[in-house]
Amino acid sequence: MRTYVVTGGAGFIGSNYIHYMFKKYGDEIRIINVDKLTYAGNLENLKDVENRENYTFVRADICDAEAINRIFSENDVDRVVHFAAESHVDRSIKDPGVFVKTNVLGTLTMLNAAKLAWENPDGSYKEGKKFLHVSTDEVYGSLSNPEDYFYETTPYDPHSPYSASKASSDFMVKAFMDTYKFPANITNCSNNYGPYQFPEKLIPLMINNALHGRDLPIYGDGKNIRDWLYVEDHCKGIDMVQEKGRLFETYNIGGHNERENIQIVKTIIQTLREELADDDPRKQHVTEDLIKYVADRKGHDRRYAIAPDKIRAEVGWYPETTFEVGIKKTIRWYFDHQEWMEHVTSGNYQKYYEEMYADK
Ligand code: NAD
Ligand code: TDX
Repeated sequence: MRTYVVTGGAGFIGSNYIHYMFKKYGDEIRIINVDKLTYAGNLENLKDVENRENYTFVRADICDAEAINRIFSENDVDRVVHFAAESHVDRSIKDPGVFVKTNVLGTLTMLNAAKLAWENPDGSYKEGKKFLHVSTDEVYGSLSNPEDYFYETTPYDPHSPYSASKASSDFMVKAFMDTYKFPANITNCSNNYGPYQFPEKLIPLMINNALHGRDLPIYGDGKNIRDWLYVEDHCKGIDMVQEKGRLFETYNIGGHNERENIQIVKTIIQTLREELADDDPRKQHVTEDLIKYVADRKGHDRRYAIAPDKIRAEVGWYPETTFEVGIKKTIRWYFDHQEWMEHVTSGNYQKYYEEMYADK
């Protein structure tokens, strides 16, 4: 039975990945979810797997070398899938320090621990061990020419403290591959959306605000472009890269699904209106009147767009969920899980929201 260490498994993509993997492999695999449970980590995301015998949760900080080494010495770990990170650009602009700590130093701690556990005395590695580092398209910077795309060969040009920290972590993984022949892959993915996303990110924030009749804050002119990928497609891509990709390679994962932010917000309003029953009082306020243009994000990247040619050619992955289908599924999920939204938007998050948007 193959054993996975999944870091950041209580977050948005990590929890979707754990669901995906149990759905795909059932009892053939074992997953150890290592998560510090920051504001973004929520064990409610994993309620339906928590009693499985082949699932274990370990609360640990990826910067804590002793705790991480212990996990490797107590378990024969075959795969690491490393999601844990500080992930929100706006937070990184307010407080870059924790991004460097978790994203750079935490990644180094994971690499050191896996290397220590997997390396043979002659410098080779135990059979079949693999590390996958989950990264972002934001490391490539911003595209200005509409015909350009991010390829694996595009030079790194990060702008925000978040993307700079992810770029540094990618370089550290690359250094381990180049220097120690450490068995790893890097994936750089575009913007994900779907169930369990923390409502500080554009899509769940807009769904939640619209349902409550609150303003929908659009940064700048609303014409920044992101390349949206349904989260389950990303999870499938990660698994396919780890099983079918060439070791030491980077694979870009994205959907050719570019949309301006304002288009996304208008689609959300329109879809919500279709979903709400005519006698639902919320239908009165879920309108485009809620849209409010606010001060732009500092250093706001204009356009991201992935060319997923390499992963398609080498691994056979392609995005299966169109935005039209994915956004409907996503909105329906938030509709059906309003208690989940209430839990994550209470307490600390509320305080954060007020601080973040007070000056906008
Ligand atoms: P998220 O913020 O929803 O979840 C992050 C998880 O990591 C949380 O469960 C949190 O508790 C945990 N964590 C944070 N610091 C930790 C620490 N020091 N030790 C242990 N656990 C810690 O993030 P996400 O959106 O699920 O992103 C997951 C990964 O995917 C990140 O590496 C991110 O850079 C990358 N990524 C995200 C997107 C996206 O659109 N969300 C796109 C491309 C790549
Ligand atoms: O209130 C808002 N208003 C707004 O106009 C928010 C929260 C965002 N935006 C804009 C900023 C971006 O152009 O929407 C776009 C998407 O913003 P986010 O959801 O914050 O995502 P982004 O900054 O693109 O980064 C995301 O995708 C890449 C994830 O948060 C990263 O972790 C991932 O690496």
